[in-house]
Amino acid sequence: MRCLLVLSLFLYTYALYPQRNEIRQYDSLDGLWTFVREQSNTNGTGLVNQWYLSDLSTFPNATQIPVPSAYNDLVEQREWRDHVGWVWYQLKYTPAQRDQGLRTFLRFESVNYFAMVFLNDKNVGNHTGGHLPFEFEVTFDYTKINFITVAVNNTLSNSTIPPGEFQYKTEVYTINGQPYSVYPDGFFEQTPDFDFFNYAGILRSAYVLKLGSVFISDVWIIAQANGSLSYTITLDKSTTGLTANVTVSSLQPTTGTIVYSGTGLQNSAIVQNIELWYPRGYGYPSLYVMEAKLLNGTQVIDIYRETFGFRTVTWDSDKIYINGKPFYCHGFGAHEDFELHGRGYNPVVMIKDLNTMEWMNGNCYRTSHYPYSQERAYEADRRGIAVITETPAVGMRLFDNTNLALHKYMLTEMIQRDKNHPSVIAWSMSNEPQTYKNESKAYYQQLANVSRTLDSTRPVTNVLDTNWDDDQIAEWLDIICINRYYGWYSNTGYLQTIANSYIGNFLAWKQKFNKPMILTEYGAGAIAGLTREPGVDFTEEYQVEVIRRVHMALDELRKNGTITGEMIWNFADFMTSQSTTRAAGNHKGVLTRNRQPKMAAYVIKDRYYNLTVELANATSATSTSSATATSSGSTQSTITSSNSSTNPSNAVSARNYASMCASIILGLILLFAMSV
Ligand code: GCB
Repeated sequence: MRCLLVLSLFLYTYALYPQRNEIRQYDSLDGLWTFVREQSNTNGTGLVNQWYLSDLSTFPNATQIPVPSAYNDLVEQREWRDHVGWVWYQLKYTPAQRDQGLRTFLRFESVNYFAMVFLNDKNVGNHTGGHLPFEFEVTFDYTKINFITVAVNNTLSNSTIPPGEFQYKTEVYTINGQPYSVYPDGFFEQTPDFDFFNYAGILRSAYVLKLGSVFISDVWIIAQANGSLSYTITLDKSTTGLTANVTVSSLQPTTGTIVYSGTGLQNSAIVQNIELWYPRGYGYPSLYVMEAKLLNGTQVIDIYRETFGFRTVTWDSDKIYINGKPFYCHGFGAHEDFELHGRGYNPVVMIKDLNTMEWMNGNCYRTSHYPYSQERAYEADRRGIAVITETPAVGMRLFDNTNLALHKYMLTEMIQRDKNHPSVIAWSMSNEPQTYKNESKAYYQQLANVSRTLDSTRPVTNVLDTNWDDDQIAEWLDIICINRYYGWYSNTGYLQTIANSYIGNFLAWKQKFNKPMILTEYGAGAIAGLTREPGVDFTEEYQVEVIRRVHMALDELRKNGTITGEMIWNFADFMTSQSTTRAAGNHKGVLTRNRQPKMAAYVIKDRYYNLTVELANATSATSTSSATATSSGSTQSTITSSNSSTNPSNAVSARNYASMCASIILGLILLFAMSV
């Protein structure tokens, strides 16, 4: 396994999100694939026996599994759900004769964790890491049915990211002179070093891309609030004599107005009269589309259209600013997790999640603890939801060169994929690494350098659970993100200690590092429907009480400029592996796993409503271009009160400043009412 990982390590594929247009075509490979599960933890039975040469549907244990989806929860067998090792997917694909002459690629948006891709008898490439896309060029046989086979291995170890413990266990008693073994032969334990279920398989969509002999392999756009625009178009191979015609048009709200046209694979300009992209509550998330036409003489040989926004993220020692306006993020830590398909992409769940985030008046989320689907990033752009995008590195504890190389690779893949999304306001290198260890210092310095070298327009952060007095890496960060669970993992039941614990801790960090800070996780577990007065842990009342106490601290820290954001953990309940501290998963969600609100959801909704009103009020005095934009009637900039039926005027457009003022007054009345 290990040599395979190394082999696949440095194969960067700077792949653009699949697009169909006048030139580009693709076939979706989503649907039912033949599926064969090996025994757990084999030495690669399928590889040794070259299963990719066989029609897997003839195997006695073959079944069908949908793509995209995790396979774990689709069968009522413990061995399936908890499988560790190889599984095999296979699809019969007949290429269209008319596509002969095109270059073809197999593309996968996400396969967790290690993927070996075969076309017929050939291993066309391997990929390491569960949540970022990859593609390999392939040559189909146009005279027959082709077999696309993907072998997937989900085993976690010291050198996977994220890591896990893999341990064989033996315990033998001698009874009456005879050995008596506790564990069956070959027994092992696989324990992830993270708190979510290690859903495996082909988790996001798969495609056959059909492209020309030379094509656009990357478009990198940097567009700032002052109208400066620069772009670089990369071709899949260096070719002389080609050029590009590039236009930029507004996408919303005045669709189609061309604001820039130029030529060349690389160019820059100052674009006049642009509308800026703002997160919800601060203005309108105006988007533009860059159309790049690759030309060979007068012949158009490729077209790619990329959506982006003009906006600038800056930061000082206290705050993040978007287009010069101080930005306070109030949102969610979350998971891509749902019943049945696990971490598999599902547009229904994605849209419900984003709608529910908006219903609770959130303006941001973190892609805890891995990059989410790119479809979600495009939706966040459109809705004006700010995102801290995180690599799949959670629970890092070993800071050696092997992990560093893989970590850099994943960070690079992530930035490559998401660089053009205006919604992405920061890159998070990882969640809760053991950065009290000395060796983490040089490791993270190098990672932060990779991030800044690739993208100097966004701050670098890392989510820490260390202490201000032992952390080794905070000095490399632009923003310090901190997770804390006072009142839950410590001082459980002692509500009166919560607010001061947060305030003291954050002030100590601030005093030492003097950087902007975000509380990226806080919360308490609650089993939906379990209620008790007074609350005890795991009741809905206790969750609400903890959250309210944290909010008291956050209000003080926000007002004295110590923090620049807060995110509740978690948006919704989610599945984890089994442990005595988890009851069929983690219940810190303010929503249940099927996205129904607990009591806490209404507390968050009210708080985020009040914050939206307060922050809009604070920034409207300094607002510039956003104040003059006109509404397209979309829902992006709408905030709702928790009781909009009795209080209809609480639904306001963030760009309609007349009704905004009315809402500010209402908000203040609400705040006053809540405080008496
Ligand atoms: C954390 C982790 C998150 C866990 C959470 C918890 O600090 O970042 O992955 O799920 O705590 O609920 O314990």
